[in-house]
Formats: sequence, structure tokens, C-alpha cells
Amino acid sequence: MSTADRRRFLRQLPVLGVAGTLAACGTEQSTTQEHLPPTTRPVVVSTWQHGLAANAAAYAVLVDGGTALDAAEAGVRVTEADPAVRTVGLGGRPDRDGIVTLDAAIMDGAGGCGSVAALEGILHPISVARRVMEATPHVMLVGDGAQQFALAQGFTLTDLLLPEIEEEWKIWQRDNPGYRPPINVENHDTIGLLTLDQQGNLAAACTTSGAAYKYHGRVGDSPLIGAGLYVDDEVGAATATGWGEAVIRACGSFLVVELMRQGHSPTEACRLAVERVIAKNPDYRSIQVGFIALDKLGRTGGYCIQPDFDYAVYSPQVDNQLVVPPSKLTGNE
Ligand code: SD4
Repeated sequence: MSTADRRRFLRQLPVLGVAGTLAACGTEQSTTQEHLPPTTRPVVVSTWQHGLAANAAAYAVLVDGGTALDAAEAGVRVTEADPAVRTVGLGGRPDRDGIVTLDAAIMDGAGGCGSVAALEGILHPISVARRVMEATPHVMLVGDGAQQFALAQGFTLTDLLLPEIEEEWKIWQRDNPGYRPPINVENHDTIGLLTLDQQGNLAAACTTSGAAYKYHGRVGDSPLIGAGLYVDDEVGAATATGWGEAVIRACGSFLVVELMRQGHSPTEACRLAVERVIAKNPDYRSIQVGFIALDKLGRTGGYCIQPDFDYAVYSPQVDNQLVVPPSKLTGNE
């Protein structure tokens, strides 16, 4: 979805932005939602507007007494199966060779984790990642090996490249004789989803078709534990969205969790992690990176480079609403 489309959509929704939060807090100094009293459990937070539908599925699992891990998986499966989402699973944009390759990771707060990268033809890579976590001694499987494992586990092959997306790709190929993948602020929209269950356990899931028209075999941040997501029940959870190479350089999600461990609030931890990303990526004005975080008290936060980012929060206090986080750039630079 383009920035213009997203803004149009946002105008139609009840948005809990910074301004709304300030009003709720009744203080001029507060700039983020985390200054609200700690929420009660459960809590779900996820990236972008497609997070709303994912949150609804995850929250239903949690209010039913389900685990944070089950909820995280159930939530992002909604996005993976949605053919209208161009950046995740079915309907995702292909690599520069016209092949849809998927990255996904899942993690619980005790250190359990599994991931798949460059996986082709499987509708729910997040569920394969979970099988890697629970049915193998490994953390990560990639490419053909990941697909072979998925088929052995009973997953079936699906054609993920929709005809209209194939047409788009052909036009891109025709218009880009240099054959270089675009690096720009629009080339993103992974779903990363964080959960806190009624027992106080945390989990995270992250799944994507990655950067559009990437090199075949390219792996982004999303399936890398510590980059695309990280969880520690003692502290909190974080996930990333945006230009994966920039997130990887800063080990972004691990950094956010470690900053919360040092006592920073979720939004401040995300802001400091974005500052680190900026320090490591001189091209930061032409890319987007955003983080969201959830601490063990149920406080949520986010921060990004470009102002076009939003995330969805669902808790007993926040009825599945989009939040527009603070950003490093205002969009006028
Ligand atoms: C990647 N981070 O593969 C992903 C892309 C994305 O929101 O869509 N992020 O780099």
C-alpha cells in the first residue's frame, strides 16, 4: 500500500496517536502511550494496519486463556493468508527473478525460537518456523531444506505469486534494465506481532515476503533472532519492520529488549535503537526502519525513522486501535 493509500485509510479509523495519548494522560510532558498506567493482560501489538486483523485473531486466543506463543502464531497467519497484503505470504511481491520467497520467525519468552528463510511455496511459513522450534534441534532452516522439512511435516505447496503481482513484476523488470532492487521507504510492511498472555508470558512472531525484487536468496532481518524479533520474559519483546539490512547491522530487536532491561520505557528503547540504526546506516533518510516493543507490564511503544509508520494495539484498555508513533524525520526533510 502506498503512503497516500495508508494515510487515506488512517483517516477513516479511530487512531490513538500521540495527541490522543497526551489527552488521555493529561500531561503536556508525556509523549507516548507508555505514560498511561500499566495495562492489565492480555496485550497484543503488531506492525502496520494489517496488524488490526492479526491482533483480533491473536487477542481471541489470549482471552480464551491461550498461550502467548499460540496467539502470536494465530495472529500472523491471518496476514500470511490475506491475498491483499503485498508484503507477506500469499500475494507478496516476488524477488527479482519472479519467485516469492518467505522469511519468518517465532520466539517465546523462555528462549525457545524457530525460523525459516528463503522458503518457497508454503502458505504459512510461521507455522513451519514453529515446527523448526518444536520438532528439530535447530533454530533455522533455509531454502530447499526448509521446504523439504515443511513437506515432511505435512505442509502442502501453494502458488503464492498472484497473476496481478506477476504482471507488476514484469513491468518492473522491463523498466529496470539495471536489474537493481529498489531501496526506498515504500519497500516494506512486514507483520511483526508481540503478545503478552494472561499468565504474564511473552512471545513474538514475524513473517514477510521481504523486500520486493530482492536478489534471489536474499534473507532480511525478519527470520533472524535478535534482528527481526526478540523476546525475554524477564523484560519484554520487540520486533522490527523496514529495510532489513539496516536492522541487521544494529541487531535491532535484541537491542530494544536490552535497552528495556536497562530501564528504558518501550518507546524510549525503540527510539534509542533507531538512533543506533541511523548511526550505522548513512543512507537512513532514504529508508524506513521502525520498532515496536511490549514490556512485561504490558506497556507498548514504538519509534521509526520515517513518519509513515503505524502499529496496532489491543488490550483491555485499547480496543484494537492504530497508534502513530514518534519518528526521527518529519517527512519535510
Ligand atoms: C525485510 N524487514 O525483508 C523486511 C521487509 C519488510 O517491514 O517488509 N519490513 O527487509
